[in-house]
Amino acid sequence: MDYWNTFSLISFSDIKGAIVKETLIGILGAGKSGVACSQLALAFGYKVILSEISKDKKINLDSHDNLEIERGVHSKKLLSCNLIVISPGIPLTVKIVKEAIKRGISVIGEIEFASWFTKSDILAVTGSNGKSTTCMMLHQILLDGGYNSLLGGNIGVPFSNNLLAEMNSEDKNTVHVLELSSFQIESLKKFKSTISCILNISEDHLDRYKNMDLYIEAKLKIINLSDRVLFDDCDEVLYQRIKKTDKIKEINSDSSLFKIVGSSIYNNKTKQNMFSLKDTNFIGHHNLLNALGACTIASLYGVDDESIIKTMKNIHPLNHRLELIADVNSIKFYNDSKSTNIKSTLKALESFDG
Ligand code: UMA
Ligand code: ADP
Repeated sequence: MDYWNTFSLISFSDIKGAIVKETLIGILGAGKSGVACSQLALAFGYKVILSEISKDKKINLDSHDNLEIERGVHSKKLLSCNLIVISPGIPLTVKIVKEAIKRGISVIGEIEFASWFTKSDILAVTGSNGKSTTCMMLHQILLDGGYNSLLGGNIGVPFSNNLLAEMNSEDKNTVHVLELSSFQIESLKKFKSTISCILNISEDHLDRYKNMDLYIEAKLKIINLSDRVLFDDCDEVLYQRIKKTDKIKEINSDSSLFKIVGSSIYNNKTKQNMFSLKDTNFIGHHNLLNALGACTIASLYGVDDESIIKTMKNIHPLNHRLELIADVNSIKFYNDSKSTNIKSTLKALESFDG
């Protein structure tokens, strides 16, 4: 991804105010991210060209004086934009993106763009597996702990949508919980999270990345974009690739806030068992790791143990993740269709002793 080093980003402070009106933003892809990003850019007064490769994609966007939509092509018009924002599903290798970068036009992703406008902290979770579950746990812990938590990113709600919600809210206690995929991290530049957690890394998305190294590189890029980084050093890839520092800490050891003892989450400082897996509605050791990530971020962010424990005992798994859907003649049927790579299926199978 050498060409990322070649672009010089116009920072938000350079382009705000009067200059905003003169700034033309090209947004590539009219899926969830592109549509939400267009709404955010229009709300700030930018001119937008939303460019969608599919001719007959239904685009849920009201017409606006500052909005032009092009379909069926990413035209040369985009090369007259001051900034191009890509959707996560669009790789950096598409022709128009390469051409834009060659001409010195800044190209960033939707997450980067939205991050320029937030006044709130960002807590980010990435990894090959367990991101959505961990984010959901963290989000619920924060809500129960009194925060106005907004959950977004790869989980299905574009960050730009939550930015629009933040703009329209008086709540001073807002915090963003962001699930980040490698596709989304790749196109970050000046993004800053208060705390990021990398859960694990195993083979995934090798249709987009030429090799595993490039995939790992995309994930680990989050380290330099975070004030504080948590990771599971029991994960083989993370253990080999990440060096612990004052800023970068492991989540499951004697020196971390919590650790897993048997099937429980244990507080190293108070020497108390917080909760055991059987006290929750989750199954599988992998969900203890997800809980460890969520509890550690929440605790560092200021939520007390009692509140964390109460939430963790109450919440339920997300749909399609080891979800018990039927019990017929004592045969249990689980839906794990969100398991989209080999490692996650193995972890799911390991969750059963029968
Ligand atoms: N398109 C173009 N030009 C191209 C290629 C595609 O215009 O060269 C268009 C497509 O025709 C389509 C649009 O781009 O209309 C799709 O963009 P997108 O694939 O980025 O989809 P979004 O709807 O914006 O959803 C994205 C994430 N999708 C991907 O990363 C593939 C969603 O993650 C995410 O929830 C959403 O933003 C909100 O942040 C989904 C996902 O599958 C769930 N993620 C992968 C995963 O979890 O494994 C990474
Ligand atoms: P992601 O958002 O990263 O795809 P999810 O929380 O949606 O992760 O979980 C998807 C599937 O991955 C689950 O159904 C389960 O099979 C598996 N899984 C969940 N957490 C982990 C984990 N920490 N390690 C390995 N596999 C996991």
